[in-house]
Amino acid sequence: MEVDQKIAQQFECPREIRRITPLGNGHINDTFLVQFSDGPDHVLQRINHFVFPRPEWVMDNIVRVTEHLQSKLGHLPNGHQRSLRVVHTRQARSMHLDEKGQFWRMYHRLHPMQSYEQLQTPRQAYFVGRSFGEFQALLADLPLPRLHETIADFHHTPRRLARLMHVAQADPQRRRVSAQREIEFARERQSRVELLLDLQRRGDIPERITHNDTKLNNLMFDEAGNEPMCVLDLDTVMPGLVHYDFGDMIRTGCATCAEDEEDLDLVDFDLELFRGISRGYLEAGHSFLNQTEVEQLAFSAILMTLEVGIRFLTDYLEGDLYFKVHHPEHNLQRARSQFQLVRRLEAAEAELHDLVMQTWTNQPAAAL
Ligand code: GN1
Ligand code: MG
Repeated sequence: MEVDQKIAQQFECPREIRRITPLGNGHINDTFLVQFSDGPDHVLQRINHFVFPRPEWVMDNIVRVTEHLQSKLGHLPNGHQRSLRVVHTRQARSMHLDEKGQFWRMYHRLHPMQSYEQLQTPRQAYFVGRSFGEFQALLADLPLPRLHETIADFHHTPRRLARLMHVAQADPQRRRVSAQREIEFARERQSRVELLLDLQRRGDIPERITHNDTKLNNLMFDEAGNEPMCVLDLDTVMPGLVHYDFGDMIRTGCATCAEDEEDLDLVDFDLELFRGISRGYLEAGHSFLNQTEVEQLAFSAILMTLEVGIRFLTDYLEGDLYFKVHHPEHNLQRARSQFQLVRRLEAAEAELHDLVMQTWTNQPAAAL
């Protein structure tokens, strides 16, 4: 996709654009690196308007969240690199609406950093858990009002499942025959998808501010890949349960293969990486997590993996409207792989639960 230079020129950034090139590999927005001859690089993003029906809500949240993070992290060494920083337009707006009706935003570019598609060591895993745990802790005192829900019911697994069944019934693309087993797999898990919401309704687990998309590659490490530096992809930072973050960290951080692995024999998770993430997360969360929240962490890994599998499968049946795909079966392949990971996690559920509870009990409170 070509980007008109005029778009970048709307923002408070250097003026002489050298080139604009695609950046990153998210499934939703389009990201570009903008290089200037008269100043530092910036990052330009087109907000996916289909996925985020209210882009102004997304930007409202992001401005508040990044300013709050900077107020706490800005004074640290490399403080400016520890959260995203929004670049406003020359009209002092947080985004630009172009003549085609597309929404654009700009960020200062971070120093060279790297992210992982798969983790190698328990030390890295520990940092992943700690970083997203600290992220929640840092936002716990964000002043009111409540953040916007940028996507309604984003992690409402029961509604996600109901929607899958609805789309499967309608079968608009005539793809259901190829996905029958996967549809059944999801249906068989109906009884488990209400659990967290029930606990929330009873007041046993509280709403917090969560990231909601803690995919491993949304955490940037320093250039050498040793120390975590910055959490990216703040579009879905909004009210949520801590489980949404923990579960997705485990799904993406402990997997032994890619999210869309075709060979299901290769799909598994690594127990040492699970231990590392849990240790880091519980250390950062010691100051705010309650006992019931901790008791559901192992389960949340299963639930979040199931949920994203349901979403991939629904999108496959609908004709790939939501996630970017590289071939026609891509969403089905992703769903299969995620459901296989669900099977693996289910088989180890008791062990994972014990491991979390032991880590929690043995954990000294950590200073952030
Ligand atoms: C999307 O934007 P990205 O690639 O980090 C999606 C997540 C899914 C993930 C699956 C807004 O994340 O919810 O878990 O793909 N983001 C949105 O890879 O739907
Ligand atoms: Mg995202």
